Parts: sequence; C-alpha cells; structure tokens
Amino acid sequence: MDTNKIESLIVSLFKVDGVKFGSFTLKSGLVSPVYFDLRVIVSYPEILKTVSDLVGEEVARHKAAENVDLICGVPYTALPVASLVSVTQGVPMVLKRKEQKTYGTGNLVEGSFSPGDRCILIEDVVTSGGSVVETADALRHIGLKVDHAIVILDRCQGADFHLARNGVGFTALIRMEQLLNVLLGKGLIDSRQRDQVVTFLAENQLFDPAFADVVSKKFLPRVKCPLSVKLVGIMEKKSSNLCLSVDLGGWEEVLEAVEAVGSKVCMVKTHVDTIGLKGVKVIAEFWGKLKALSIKHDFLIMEDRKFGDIGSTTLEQLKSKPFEISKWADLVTVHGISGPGVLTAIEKLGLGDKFGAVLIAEMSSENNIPSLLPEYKNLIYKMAEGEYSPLVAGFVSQARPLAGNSTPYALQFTPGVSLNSGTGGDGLGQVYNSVENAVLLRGADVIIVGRGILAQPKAEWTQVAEQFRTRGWAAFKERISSTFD
Ligand code: S5P
Repeated sequence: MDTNKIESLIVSLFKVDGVKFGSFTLKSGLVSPVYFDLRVIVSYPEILKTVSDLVGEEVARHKAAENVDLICGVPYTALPVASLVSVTQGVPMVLKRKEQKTYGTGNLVEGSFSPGDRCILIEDVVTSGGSVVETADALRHIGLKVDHAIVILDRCQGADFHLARNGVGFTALIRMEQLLNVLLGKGLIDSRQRDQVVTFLAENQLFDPAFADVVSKKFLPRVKCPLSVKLVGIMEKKSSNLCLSVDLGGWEEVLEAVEAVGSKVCMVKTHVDTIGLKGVKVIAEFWGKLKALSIKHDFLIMEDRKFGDIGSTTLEQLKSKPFEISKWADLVTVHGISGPGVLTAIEKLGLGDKFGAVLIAEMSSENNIPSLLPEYKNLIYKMAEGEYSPLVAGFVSQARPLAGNSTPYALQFTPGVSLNSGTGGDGLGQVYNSVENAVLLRGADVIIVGRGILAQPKAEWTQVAEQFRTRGWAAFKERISSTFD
C-alpha cells in the first residue's frame, strides 16, 4: 500500500471532520475521545476517489490471485466505495439489504451470483467487526464464500480477533496507531490527545482472548446443542448474557422495545399470544419484523409457549396457524411433563439445528411444583442429556443440576432477575434475585429479564438494559472462568 497516499488520506479525513477528537458517546454507551464519521466522504469526490483507488488496489490483488468473484459493501457507508471499485476493477457487486423486504421477492441480497462464488466485503470502520460478520453470515447463508474483508479504518478494539474467529481475514487501509502518529507528526493533534486515545483503547478492548480461550477450548466442547453453540457465539460477540422478556401489551410496542434494547441482548423471549395480534396477516407481519430485528441486532428468538402436551399435539401447535411458531422462533420452551415425546415432536419438524427446545425444569414462582419435587427436576435435567442433547439448548431453572464433568453442558436460563440486591416479588408469586445471585450462586448462563427493564420509562429502556448486560456479563465471565479453568 502506498504510504504517502494513506498519509494524505488521513490528513484529508481529519480536515473534513471524518475524524474528530473530543468526547463522544458511542452507540454502545461508551464515551470515546475519538470519533470517525466516514459518511462525509460522499461530499468530497477527491477523497472518495482516493479511498476507492486504495480499496481497488487491494481488490485487484485478489483478482490477480483469482480469489474474488464478487464484492459487497457493508451497508451503508461503504456502498458508494464498493460501487466505484466494482466499476474500476470490473468485479461485479452484490447488494445486501439492512432489513429484509417483507414484500415482493423478499431477497436479503440483490444481484446475480452462483453458489460458491467468493465475495470480498468492503467496510468503512470496524470496532468489533460485528457488521462485517453479520454481512458475511447473510452472504454465507445464500451459498457465497466469504473469507476476506477490506476495511478503510480499524479502531483496533478487537475486530481482528473477532473476524478471525468467524473465518474472515481482513486488510485495513488505516490502523488507529498510524492515524494518531500521522496527525501528531503534522501537528494536527497534540500528544495529550494521542495519549487519551491510547489509554481509551487499552481500557476498551472488546474481547478478552484469555476468556475466549476458556470458552472455545473448555466450555463449548461440552455444549452439545448447535443452537446453544450459536447462542454462546452471540453472547461472546455482544458481551451479553441478557435475554429480554418482551412482555408488553401491544405488538408495535414490542417491536419498539426490541429496537431499543436489541443491541444489548443475546436473545429476545416472546409470549406471542399475549400481544394483541389479530389475524394471520398481522401475525406474519409481526414475526417478519421481529426476525429482521434479530438479524439487524444479532439475537435469537425464544417463544415462551411452554408446550406440555403429548408429542403429536405439540407438533401441530408448533406448526399451525395463526402463530406458526416454528417458522420464526429459534427456540421454544417446553414442559417435560408428558415425557420425551415433546422433544420427538420438535425433531419431527425436520428443522435440524435451526430449531430447538428449552425445558422447564423449575420455575421462579413461589412454591412452584418442581421446586418441591427434586426428583421431577432431575428427570427433566436428564432429558437434556443423551439422544436429545442436540435438540435441547438447556433448561429454565433456578439452579444447575448436580452433574459430573463428563455430561453435556446444557445452558441454564434463569428468570426472576432484578437489579436490586434483595429478593422481592410482584404480588403474583414471582420471586426476584439479583443478577449476581442468579449467575454466580444459582448458575444462570442466560438471565431473563422483563419488567426489570420494561417497567421503566421508555426513555430509560436502553440504559437499564445496559446495566443488566454489564453486570450479567461480568458475573458470567467470572463463573465460567472458574468453573472451566
Ligand atoms: O420460571 C419461570 C419461567 C419463565 S419462562 N418464571 C418466569 O418468570 N418465566 C417468564 O420470564 C415469565 O413468563 C416472564 O415472561 C418472564 C419474567 O418476567 P419478569 O417481568 O418477572 O422479569
């Protein structure tokens, strides 16, 4: 890469406010001393040309090595760059939508391609690399090969680690350190500003490689259900073990809450029959939108219908209109009271590792029957082992089973969680525990929170969810590190 061109690009970006120094609250809530807004480059044709020439040179290298068939810009900022590169390098482009259309062809990816085509991604700025991975996943889903991304600027907060784990190599035109050195060298920032950014980066690495090592080498090998493995991947990526229980009266409000809190959670749990959905069309519109939000924010959906009938009835309930739960949920809660037939029903759906069950082992409410019958609980825990373990993501419970180290590890989903340290109730039997109690003492992997977030004023939903996320994740890391090390 031409260092002079890169240096003058850094200076140009600084001059047009594509790079700013000060105090900026990021989408994640973090306060950063530096901010990048590369959207501005569309207003400066010379800068846009320099950027696309530099990205184009990288694409040309891949073209010469015959390992690129297509390129795809990560929406939206990189789209004009990708278009220019496509034209100048003669490499066709595909367009990935941010949200899936719910009308017409419903395509998430537009353009012509063949399965197995190799597609290089183009992105403006990476922090965690989450959008790149999300785009890579969507393209892989339709049969494309994605193993490389070209990025204009790397904030150096862990995207290299995250992308590598997800099978995406990457080239960054500009890395943070180089940017700081060039701007300092030209006298455009002072050393205090540089040091502030260096400290911020040291304190705000998004991935902890030591923890990731424990997860990939010791924790995940014991997890037998592919959907759980996927969920743990999302948890790590988003540093979140929070599931939002989106129990609100109206479906529009449900979507509003999911939009507000989606970036903080690894899962959203619904009670689809309680949110005022009327008619098959409205229901399909609702789940189409919920599904689109799950792709946008990267979370799984669990419908908390607590199926409990014999297998054949459960199978019909899962498939039938109006709710057609098996079409849109990743997981459903089920009681084991009727025996393993309920799991056979899920197997019969034929959705493979796209759909699974979470068994209700015990409830959070006062004097719930399983908590009075330890033998019942143990039988349910046993159902998550053996032949059904790939289908069972885990159990809803207030405690882990006593089990040896050789058994498969089923995730524990624990509701009845609040921010307060004392326990309390809702007057209808619900019992609450603090986040730390639920995770550290009771063994929760995922905390399920409804009213702890949604009973707050709307304007506070995101920020309260952030408190649950940080506390839940810190406790989860602590427990997993000590249990599996
Ligand atoms: O034992 C249980 C199992 C579940 S799934 N106790 C529960 O409270 N739940 C669900 O978790 C319950 O149906 C509700 O949707 C959520 C808890 O909501 P909160 O508002 O009390 O946090």
